[in-house]
Amino acid sequence: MAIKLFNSQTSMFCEKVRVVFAMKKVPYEVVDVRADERKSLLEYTNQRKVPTLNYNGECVIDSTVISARLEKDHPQNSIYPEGANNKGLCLAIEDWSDEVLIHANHAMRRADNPEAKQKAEAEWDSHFKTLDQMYTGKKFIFDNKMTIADISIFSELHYLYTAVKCDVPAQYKNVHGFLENMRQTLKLKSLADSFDAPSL
Ligand SMILES: N[C@@H](CCC(=O)N[C@@H](CS)C(=O)NCC(=O)O)C(=O)O
Repeated sequence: MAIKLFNSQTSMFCEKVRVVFAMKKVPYEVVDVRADERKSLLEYTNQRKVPTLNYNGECVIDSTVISARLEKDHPQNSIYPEGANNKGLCLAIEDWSDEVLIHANHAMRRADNPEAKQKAEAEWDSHFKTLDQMYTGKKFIFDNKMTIADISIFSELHYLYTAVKCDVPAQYKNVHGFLENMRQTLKLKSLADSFDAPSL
């Protein structure tokens, strides 16, 4: 049985999962949902969201669930930090990134008048402050180990400065430092590149 990832190259949640696959060095096939306007995804799952996985015949939906499932079956190169306390914190930050930063991205993307733009910028500004504090004096949230919390945050920031076309302000030096650490760890030539490598 093969593993098939229903993927959209520009989706931040798909990028998150592609990084996990690469960390685990698990081979998979890609089904580009944009090629048939999600027809094959709808036929398979009766819903439209990506990432969706056909995992050796089992349907697994949602980047957090997919990542946890890959970790369970392929524990090498763990996506979580050591220890139960840190794992709980890591999962909470993953969820914050997936649910809160995505909201800020959508708000910025949909802002079609100066007032909405100002509000969206203020929302991101408050998150940049939080992130800049999180990454003070640290390579990753759990020191030198890149975890799913960093991967989720990176995917949202990547979407912000590529698809939404909104740069991270220069004053957030720790956020810029984190992005550079991610670029090096993911072996990206440029921070504009979409992560696509089969292994890390
Ligand atoms: N919580 C989900 C979010 C997935 C999601 O929102 N995917 C978007 C692409 S970034 C999507 O497929 N949207 C299409 C739709 O809702 O019709 C996850 O972590 O996988």
